[in-house]
Amino acid sequence: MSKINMSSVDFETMIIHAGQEHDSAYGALATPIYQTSTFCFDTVEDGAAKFAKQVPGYHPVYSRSGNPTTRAFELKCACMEGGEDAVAMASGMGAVGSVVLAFLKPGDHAIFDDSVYGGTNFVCTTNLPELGVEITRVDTADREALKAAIRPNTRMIYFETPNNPMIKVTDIAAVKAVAGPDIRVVVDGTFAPPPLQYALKLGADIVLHSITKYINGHGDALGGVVVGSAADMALIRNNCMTKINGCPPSPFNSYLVLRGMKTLALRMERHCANAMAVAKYLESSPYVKHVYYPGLESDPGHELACRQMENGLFGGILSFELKDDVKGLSSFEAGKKLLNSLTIPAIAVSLGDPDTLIEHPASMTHAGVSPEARLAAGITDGLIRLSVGLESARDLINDFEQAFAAL
Ligand code: LCS
Repeated sequence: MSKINMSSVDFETMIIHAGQEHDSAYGALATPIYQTSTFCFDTVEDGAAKFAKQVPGYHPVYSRSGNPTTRAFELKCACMEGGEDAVAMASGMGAVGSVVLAFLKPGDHAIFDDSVYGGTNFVCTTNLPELGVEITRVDTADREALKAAIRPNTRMIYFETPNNPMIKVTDIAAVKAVAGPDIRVVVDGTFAPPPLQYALKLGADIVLHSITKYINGHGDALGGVVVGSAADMALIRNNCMTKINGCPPSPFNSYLVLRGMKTLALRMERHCANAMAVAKYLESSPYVKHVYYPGLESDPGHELACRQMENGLFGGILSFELKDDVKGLSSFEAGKKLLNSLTIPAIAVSLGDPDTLIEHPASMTHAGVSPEARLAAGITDGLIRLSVGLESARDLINDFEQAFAAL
């Protein structure tokens, strides 16, 4: 057991040590990979007591409901977010699905932001209505619209901040003030994990992440996590994650996430500094119509981001649109040419990897969103999303220079 008082140390110290217990068998420093589906009992009585949770300490019985490697990952996430407990999942969508299934029943009403990741968009436009849940889509950053959308049967307000792919910032404390104590505020913080933003401290009831992105940070494992009160986490784990979804991460992936999280603070600093440099460069480019990045003073979310996001860190993802009529090309055609000419960014979905990734939301991550809903949320056909990696910012900017020249 670590001797460190996690609440009295800085993020950089906590993120390395939290959740890490020296292995009871041999004292291994790195958390071992408990690659096992089941756990043995000494006797029938011992098994029954462990199933009934009557034995003090952590006693996993089967890896779908609990595994020591995954538990270390959960405890690190709970400590990182300042939540009472956390539940790890096999993917971010496992987290989204488990949260909505845990708290929404037929006849309930939920409010979802008008722009969320394409997979989450499918959940709220198709899956939940099929289960008898009423859904309203609003711009959750618009307080009056949000207030007007609330009904007597509203049980949840769900949004991402910054959101995918518009990088729009929503005021978490203001949403909770509108929601009151009885409506659960669920924040998808994938684009801004700690130490950038602490959703629970700002008033959210539940924060979730696609671990696949910054928290694992190496582009080599899918994962998800949900953090909140012990009671909410018990419901999510026992009723949804291990039952209808059955989606725990593999112990090996939990180990990769634990490994990745040790450098989260360092990586985020570099992602954010690189994104700021590239955002400023793109904003000054004669080929670019608009850059969406809350770190830019020109961004409508800048003032809020300065209050809500910590340490001057605004995230590593930006979106931009090229001007129409660059060398006679439409914004969409010029964008395609640009992507094909860049040499460092990989044309790929996902984000938060060490490698810079570039994608076209209208035909990739948000292709499943109707064209009308895309336009209403600002996702034009010319929009390009860039997840700025850990390469040299100068190399990335030089690469854009040559790709613009090739248009
Ligand atoms: N939440 C957000 C904000 C996301 O961006 C994603 C995936 C998810 C949840 C789901 O997480 P997953 O199951 O993939 O771990 N976003 C992706 C994206 O923008 N490109 O590829 C995946």
